Formats: sequence, structure tokens, C-alpha cells
Amino acid sequence: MAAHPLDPLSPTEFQTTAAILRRDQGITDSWRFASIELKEPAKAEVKAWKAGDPVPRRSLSVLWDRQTNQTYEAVVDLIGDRVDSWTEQPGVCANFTVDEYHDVDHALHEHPDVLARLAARGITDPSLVLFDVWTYGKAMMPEQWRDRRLGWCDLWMRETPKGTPYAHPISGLKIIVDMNTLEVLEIEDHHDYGLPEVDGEYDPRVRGTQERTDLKPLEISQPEGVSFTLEGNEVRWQNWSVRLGFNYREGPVLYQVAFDDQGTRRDIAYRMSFAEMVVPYRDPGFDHYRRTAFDIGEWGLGYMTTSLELGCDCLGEIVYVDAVVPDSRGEPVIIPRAICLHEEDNAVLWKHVDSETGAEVRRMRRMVVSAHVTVANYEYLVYWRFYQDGNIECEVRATGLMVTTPMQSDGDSSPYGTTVDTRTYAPFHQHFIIAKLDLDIDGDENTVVEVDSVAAPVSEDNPYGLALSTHSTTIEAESQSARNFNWETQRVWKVINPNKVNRYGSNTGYKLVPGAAIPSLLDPSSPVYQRAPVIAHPLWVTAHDDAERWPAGDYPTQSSEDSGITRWIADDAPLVGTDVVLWYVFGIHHITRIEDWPIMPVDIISFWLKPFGFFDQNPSLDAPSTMSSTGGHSHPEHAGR
Ligand SMILES: [Cu+2]
Repeated sequence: MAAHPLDPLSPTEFQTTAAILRRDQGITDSWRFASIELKEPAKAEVKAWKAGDPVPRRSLSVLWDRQTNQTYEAVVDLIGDRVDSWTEQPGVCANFTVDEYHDVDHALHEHPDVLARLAARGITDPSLVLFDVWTYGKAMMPEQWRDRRLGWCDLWMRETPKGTPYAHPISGLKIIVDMNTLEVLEIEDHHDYGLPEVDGEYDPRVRGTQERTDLKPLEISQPEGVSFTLEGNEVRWQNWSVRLGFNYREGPVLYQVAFDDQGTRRDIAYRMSFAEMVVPYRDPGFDHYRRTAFDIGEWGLGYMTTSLELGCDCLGEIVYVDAVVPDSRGEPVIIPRAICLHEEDNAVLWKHVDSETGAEVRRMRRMVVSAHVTVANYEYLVYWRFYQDGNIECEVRATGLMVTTPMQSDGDSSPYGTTVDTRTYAPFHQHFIIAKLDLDIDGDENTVVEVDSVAAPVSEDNPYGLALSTHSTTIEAESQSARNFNWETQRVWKVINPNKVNRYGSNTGYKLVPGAAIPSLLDPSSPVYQRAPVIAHPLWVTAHDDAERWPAGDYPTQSSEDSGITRWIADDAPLVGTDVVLWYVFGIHHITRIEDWPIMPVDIISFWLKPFGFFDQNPSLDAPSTMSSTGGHSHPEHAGR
């Protein structure tokens, strides 16, 4: 039984959803579920809800009929045992599913024409081949197939049954498949540059190499247990409270983030998550020109979430939370240990050494909510971290296996990638992640201010040219929503509450410190830009609207134009003193390195939310001190010089 309106759907609620739709809408075996998730009650409803009130439970499903390729959205009232709405979504394509990914791979392994093409290239053991299906924007699809649910397969080959398929791309060969019928529509046989002899295995058991043995054990122990609690889906730790959610598309969702400020619960965010990811490959060659992955909208981070392993993925005293997603029949699939909750020591929080009284120092502790996803060859490791000083850090680590491609001849190189192995290069590409930050600073009447640092010209008052001040620009309305980063002015964005002041009379606020902002470097006419103009600016601000969830549109799969952020801002809604939502676009500008091969050490990016006049002083002044290793308190008498 759900205890809170934002609790994710339980396994039973997935089953009930599917059963009600089968019963009332005649859902037969020709239908597939693209998704089932909690139909979140409106924000206003959730905010008005109190413990003890009835808990509304509704689900939102997207289904399509494989016979007609029609897509429907269904809202099911799980308590009322009825379908609330059943609406056709004309002209859209539902997200691809994990089941289809495997179905295509199986079907192509038995397709005579496919096997013949492989044999012509000397590949006679199809069990070593991986058919890796992708979906692409409409502009990339051949005209005659544009009304189909279309998959495009890359082919890869394992050198040995335990080897990685991604070490050996089968170049110049693509297979276009109808995802509904699994019919092979076209085999594109463009070129064959063979299989260069690469050093592409990363697993020492496959490589037959030894690992170093010179690391002594490092153990993290919390003999008295953890300092946080998890009650239902609410985490409480060091003044913080955060409610956990999870769905097929965003993966983990953080709701109702608040800080207990000396007995007063103060809102900071209503909802934070990743709402889209766009990964354009920047190589116009045959093997790569269609590669523009929308990993969240086309596939779903929740679906790609993998189970975490204690001692490997997470170290210390861990509390794991399972997640549930549906399969394409509407049956629940449990992802054990999908979310990891734990505390980490993170060096020093604050310190001063006084020549008379010695050192006063506090260790920094942080609370981490993390999840890992594997999207075919790549992994994204997501860490939301909460700190005792009121900071929130959102970090992403990208790792896994780069897409590579063979070149025709020894000595060739590509202007669009880095040579990383014999006759092989890894194309440049970009990873854009769009974080949805529905901040509520002391409630939901907020204003966003762009703050630039400005040096004053040398003058009588400023004879040494030292004067530096900040200049604030209020983002008044949605037409001013698309903002750029500015290194020259060290630009940040502040979300303030215009009706609330701190002890010194300035408005309480949080600032978004824009880490890892990257330019799109895309011509506006480019199909990927047309589908996701959101990636062209690091910050967008919108007025809260419960229906505005996906910044590249509800259905970016096979899309040709944006139905997200640019449409949302078209009405130019005012943004002052209102419930604002920030869409922060950050990512990795991946100029591929030799060192990223054959497996990438994590590339780390992050952005921060930091209190700015939210508190009346350092909120971690009372942070607990720790014992020094010699048993004393943390201010030894003669520390310092
Ligand atoms: Cu990359």
C-alpha cells in the first residue's frame, strides 16, 4: 500500500494497470506497453496532501498496437478500478523497449539474407555478432519507411564468446528493420573495411593479463551504523529531507527536498531529475551520420538502470532501494539495488588554525543518492549529493566503451575522431544531459536572476582598477528564457524568493553554479538541433506546468521537430514571483582520447546548487566534530606552523 502520493508504482500496481487495460480496452497480444509509471498528482494537489489523507493512485501508460502502429496514452485509476482516459496520440512513435532490443537481435541472427551478407564478409559464426538496434530522427529515415516503427542496426562482432562486441565494429553494414513485424526492410552494404587487429578487450580474464596486486585493503566502517534514516521513501540526514521516486524514463527522481533550519522545514526543490539526454555523434561518415541518441526519451534511464554491487559500485554502509519498471507486456520487472544511499567522508568541511588556540576543523560528510545506467556500450553513473553546508551537487560519470570504427588503410586518419587503435578511430561526440530542477526556494513564488561579475573602469573612485561588483538581470518572462554561460563575467543564476529575506534583508536564494556547460556547435538547420533545440543553451527557465515534463517533447522517438521547450516558452509566461522550473543543460564535449580505449576511465562532470543568502550564516557551524585518530578532539593544541 502506497503511503504517499509520490511513491512509485508497486509491482502489483503495474499488474493491476495492465489487467484493467486488458479488461476495459481490449488490449490483446498485438499491443505492447512502452511505459507504465505513476501518474503524478498535480503539484498543487501533492502540496495540499497531508498524512492521513487518502492516497490517490493513478498510473499513466503508453501503449502501441504493433498491427496498426497506433499509439495511445491511458490513465488508470487504480483505486477506482477503471480507465480514466484512453487517448490516441496521432503521428507519434512511442519509446523503444528493452524487449524489442532483444527481439531484433534474435530475429536477425536467423535471417538468411543477413547471414549471407555476413558470410560474404567471412563472418561465419553469427553467434559472435551483436545486432545493436538504434532509433533515429525522421529526417534520417528513408522516405518510404517514415510511417513505420523503424530500427537501424549497427553490427558488432566478438572475437571470442567472452570478448566484447564493441571492440569490432562491422563497418559499412547496417540493417533497417520494422520493429513491429521484425521484417528486414533494407540491408545497407556500403563498404567493408574488415576487422582490424585491435587491442580492444578490457576484461583481464579475456586479455589473459595480470592485474596489479599492490593495493592494500581499504575498508570503510560505520560501527554504529549510518546517520540517515529511510522511512517509506523519505530520506532524512543532517537537516536534509528528500523523497525518492523512480520511473522508466528519468530513473531516480528526488522530490520535496527540504532543509530543517533550526526547527523550521524550508523548501528548496519540489522535484529534480534528468529529463532528457541527447548524444549527437559529430561524424558525417556512413557508419555514424544518423547517430543521435536520445537516451532518456527514446530508451529510458529507468529501463537501463543496473543493479549495484556492494564493495564494487558502493563502498561502506549502504542502504539499497529496489526499483520497478514494466516490461513490454506490462509485467513488473524488479531492478534489485537500483538506488544506493550512503554517506561519504569528503575531506575537510571547514578549518582554521589559530596561533593561540590551535586548529578547529570539521570533516565533511555527504549524503549520496546514486544510480548507474548502462545504455548499450556506455554507462552513466549518477550521483546526487547533499552536504551539511546546504550545497547540492549533481555529478555524472561517463564510462564504458566508446563507439569506434575501422579505417580503410593503414596510416589513414579521420578529422572527426581520434585514432585509438590499429586502423581504428573513435568519433567525436557530445553528451547533453538536461536536468529538470523544479526549485521552490522557501515556497513556490520565486524569481530567477542572472548574476554577472563586472569590473568598473578605472576612475577617480577606482584609481587602481580593483572595483568589482555584481550586476543582476531578472529573467522576466519565458521569451528571455534561453540563457548562455559567460566565462568573462563568471555568470551564475540565482533563484530567489522575492517575498522572503534573510537576517540582513536580502532575498533568500540558491544559486545554480553552471558546471560543464557546453556549446552545441550545431547549425540550427541540423536535424538533431531541430528535434532538440533545448541543447543550444545551458539554461532555460519556464513557469511550472504539470504537463511540461520532457524538454525535447513527450515523444522524441523518430521526431522531426521540437515539441518541448520551444513550444512551452511560446506563450511568454511571466516568470517573476512565480513557480519557476530550471532546465539545466550540461554535458561532456567528448573529443575522444587514446586513453579512453579500450574502456573509458570515468569522465566526471557536475553542477552545483548552493545556498546564497538562504541561511543567516554558515549552516554547518554546528556540524559534529570527530575524534582524531589519537583519540583527542579535533583541535590539537599545537597544530599549525
Ligand atoms: Cu563520450
